[in-house]
Amino acid sequence: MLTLYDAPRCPYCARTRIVLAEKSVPYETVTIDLSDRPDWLIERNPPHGRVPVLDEDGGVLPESAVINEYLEERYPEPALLPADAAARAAARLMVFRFDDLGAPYYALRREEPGAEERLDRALLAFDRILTAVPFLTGAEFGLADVAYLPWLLRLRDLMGFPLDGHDALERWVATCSERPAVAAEIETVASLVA
Ligand SMILES: N[C@@H](CCC(=O)N[C@@H](CS)C(=O)NCC(=O)O)C(=O)O
Repeated sequence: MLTLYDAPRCPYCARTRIVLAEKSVPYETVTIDLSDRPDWLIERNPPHGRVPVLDEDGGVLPESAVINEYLEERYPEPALLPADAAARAAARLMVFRFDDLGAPYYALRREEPGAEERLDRALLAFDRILTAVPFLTGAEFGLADVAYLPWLLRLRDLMGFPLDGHDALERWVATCSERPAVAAEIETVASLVA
């Protein structure tokens, strides 16, 4: 049995929630209070007790990108990476470069000067990519899209940061939002503001 140590507001956890839902994998959830992490979590994922952690019969796996690759191998259908090796590498490169969005996003959260402009430039870069291809994973939705969507949903729905003006990016968010796994995450984000 799989158990996810999870927190609704955590976008890294959202990556794994989306993949589990896409693949219809049954799992249990242990919700972690991020402001009061239990000692057992710190012991299982030292030194900070970060989430997400996937627990499979007592064996623990941290790091959302690694968890998602594991789930992709363990539950190959439906595939969330392209069949072609070069396209798979391109999708993995996109996940690897998450800081292109993560760095300005967290700078904005920390209210650093110039963060909005940095974020706008990052969104413009994603908009350009999505003008050329329908998904960050390539021709089909997959792990690279999952790697970024949780932050964009939080930017738009929690932080009130406008995505408009980035037409391809907005179209991509809208297309991805039609997927039940992403729609469920949008509901989770809405529950954080309610
Ligand atoms: N690289 C990790 C980052 C996970 C992460 O930073 N999770 C946050 C919650 S959203 C956390 O637990 N932070 C606690 C800390 O960094 O001390 C991943 O991809 O899973």
